[in-house]
Amino acid sequence: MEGEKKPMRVLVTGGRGLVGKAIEHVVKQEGRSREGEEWTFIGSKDADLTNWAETRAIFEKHQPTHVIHLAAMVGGLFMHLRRNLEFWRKNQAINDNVLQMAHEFDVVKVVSCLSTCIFPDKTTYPIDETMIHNGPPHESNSGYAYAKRMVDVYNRACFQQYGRRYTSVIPTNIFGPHDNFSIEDGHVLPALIHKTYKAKRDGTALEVWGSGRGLRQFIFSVDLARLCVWVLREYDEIEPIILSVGEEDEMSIKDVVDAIVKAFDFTGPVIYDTSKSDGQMKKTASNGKLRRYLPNFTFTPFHTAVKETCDWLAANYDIARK
Ligand code: NAP
Ligand code: GFB
Repeated sequence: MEGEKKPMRVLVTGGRGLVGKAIEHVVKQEGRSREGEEWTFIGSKDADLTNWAETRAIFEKHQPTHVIHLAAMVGGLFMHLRRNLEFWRKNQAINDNVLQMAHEFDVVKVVSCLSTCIFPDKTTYPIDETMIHNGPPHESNSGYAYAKRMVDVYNRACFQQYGRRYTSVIPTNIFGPHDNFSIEDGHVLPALIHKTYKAKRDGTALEVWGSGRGLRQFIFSVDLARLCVWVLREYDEIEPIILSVGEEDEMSIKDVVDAIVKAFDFTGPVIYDTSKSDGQMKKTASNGKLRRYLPNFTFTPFHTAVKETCDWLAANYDIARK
């Protein structure tokens, strides 16, 4: 086997969600899988990863050499405000089970997913990878944020004690086909796409929650997928890496509304319900570290990605998560 390429068996947890489907598209449709690689995409029907025995069984079955760990209880601001404790309990259970099982099954590399919403709320800008633990996260999603931060704690301790080189990526707000378009539980972009689709269909007003002054950076799921495959193959640090468009691409929620209205050619009234929370007003993240590795990576233009996502929902309305 000397010099021969060892087979790579990649297990993608959360493989049937927004990011998992994008990675499957990139690996299968864009031919980014390589000779001797096996990719397996699992969802909660294959194993409830909050359950230790089911987690062990799925590792026993697939014997992965690499893991992209996406599985999580995920949702937008308003779902967090309602179910903060559940976000902590479920995600810390999933993360500990998957990471511990990876170590016990001698997985060479795990790439886990954190989020830019886990950074300290009181901070200087732009935020970078060194700042994760420098203070409490925004209270709107503290349960989720602490569960995600523990992944970084696990990775560093597992390197220290066993020499494992497990790492994590820190995406900003993600959107794209196969998103969760739930109006109550979804993130802002898919929720507003769903609302605009219905407002146009029913001739009603589009209701935006909050003032629209919140600032966000958005990454198209397919762009993130390409970056996740690169991280799996080429990125060798234990320290996390932010995967986001640049600070200069930060936009207001109102800008997002305007882009969706344009994509659907919606001409009805747009109402801002300022009785609803804005959540974090900003969480501007630097993609300087990513740019040092990949100075020429090109992100899909925002309006193009929004249009593609709106068209996907319109064409798949019956089967979409909503
Ligand atoms: P998603 O579409 O909700 O996918 C999450 C996946 O996790 C789902 O496919 C779900 O499986 C699976 N899952 C949930 N609970 C599970 C359990 N107990 N056992 C096994 N699988 C379980 O979310 P996503 O947006 O793709 O998120 C992927 C990763 O990116 C997550 O770690 C998330 O925290 C992170 N992230 C997301 C965003 C964003 O804006 N979306 C931003 C930053 C970071 P089923 O569908 O089969 O039930
Ligand atoms: O994506 P989102 O729900 O969560 O965005 P975060 C919330 C922002 O969008 C707030 C505004 O400023 C809301 O006032 N907004 C306007 C809406 N209309 C709507 C709407 O119809 N639905 C929603 N959901 N928001 C998330 C974290 O924070 O960041 C997640 O909660 C995840 O865990 C994600 O990490 C990346 O961007 O505030």
